[in-house]
Amino acid sequence: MKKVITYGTFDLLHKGHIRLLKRAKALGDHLTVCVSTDEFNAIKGKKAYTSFEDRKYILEAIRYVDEVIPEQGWDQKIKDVQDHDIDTFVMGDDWEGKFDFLKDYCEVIYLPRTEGISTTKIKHDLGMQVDAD
Ligand code: C2G
Repeated sequence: MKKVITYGTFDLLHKGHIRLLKRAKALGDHLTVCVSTDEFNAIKGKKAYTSFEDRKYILEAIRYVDEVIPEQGWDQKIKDVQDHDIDTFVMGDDWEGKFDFLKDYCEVIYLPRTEGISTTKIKHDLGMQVDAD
């Protein structure tokens, strides 16, 4: 079984997130999504509208997602890859190159982002408080 992993906040879930998850799952047989906790989002300088528990609940309902685990820090990826027997690490290409250190442990793939949509854009268009990107 080929196992894939990806990471993110996945707040205010939109088509860009779903397209990423769909393409990530298509690279293997099992997709683990590591979703940022509210505490880690604070470290990332993000404040998610939806709580970790609710973002986890939503992700677990997506047909492409097989498992959801918490992302609590920047430095857990190598252990996650080893502990979950991951073959492929996938991220959107806004992260291009940032996780190449994982190439010693698994395949690393950056997929093109979906243009024209982002959680920040949704918040801005709705006149909500926008995080510093
Ligand atoms: N994404 C995308 N297209 C968009 C928006 C997002 O493909 N229009 C992808 C991002 O590239 C990322 C995933 O969807 O791979 C989740 O995006 P975010 O929730 O914004 O994740 P981020 O805050 O970038 O957290 O350790 C890594 C971090 O947790 C990533």
